[in-house]
Amino acid sequence: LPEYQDATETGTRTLWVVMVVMLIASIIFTGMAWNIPISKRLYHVVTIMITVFATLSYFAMASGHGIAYHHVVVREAHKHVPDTTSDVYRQVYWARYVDWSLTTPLLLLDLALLAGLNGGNILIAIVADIIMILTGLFAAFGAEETPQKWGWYAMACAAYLVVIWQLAYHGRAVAAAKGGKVGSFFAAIGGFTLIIWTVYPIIWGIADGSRNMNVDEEIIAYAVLDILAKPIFGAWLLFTHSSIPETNVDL
Ligand code: RET
Repeated sequence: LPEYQDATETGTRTLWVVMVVMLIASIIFTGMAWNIPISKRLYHVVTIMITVFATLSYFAMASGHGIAYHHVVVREAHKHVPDTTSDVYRQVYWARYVDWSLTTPLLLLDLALLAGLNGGNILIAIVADIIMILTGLFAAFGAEETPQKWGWYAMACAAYLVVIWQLAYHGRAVAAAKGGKVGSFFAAIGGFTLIIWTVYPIIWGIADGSRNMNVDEEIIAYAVLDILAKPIFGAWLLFTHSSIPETNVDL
């Protein structure tokens, strides 16, 4: 008989809570945009899109959509019976990758605008980021314990290094050149982003890669990261932006 690894009520409740957090953040950010001229709303528009996409993907996952069952064979469970394997299917939340493929480029756009990065560097960062998410999706659905699965993961990590290079090296340099508070604010919020983002591939490696985390634990880990990376990041960016006029963009 096949075994299914599903979220329990704990996981499902966590998904609903995050959906509500993302919705509330979207409403608050919209309220903040309301009171300023349209020409000064670019960061607000980008940041609201991020939390709106997250609201939609969390609604999908909480209500049981955007999830597939991935075949995972666990030989260890039947060690005492030679030549038998049990069929195990584990939930993979593919809605996350749809969310990330749209929201991580927007998060990078927020940071790139703040730094004042030029068009070429912005495009490289965003395309590398999309490659990172899509190769991560292939890794998530790669046949279990195959070299390709970790091969896709390695390609995603390489793409992630390109993203870091564009933002941490080129982004930091142009932000510092703007002078004043922009350089130090970019260093702070960029450093925060670097730490949070780097935990994602670690969680992935433990949960989706080596299967050492159950579905509920995976949901909780990503929930904490997603709240830090989207609503907390967004609130920090928008509130600070309103107090540093040099962060304005003419776009
Ligand atoms: C994957 C797995 C493959 C290797 C790497 C990954 C990186 C993912 C990142 C995700 C960031 C998500 C954010 C979501 C916002 O809510 C795809 C997990 C490198 C960096 C910021």
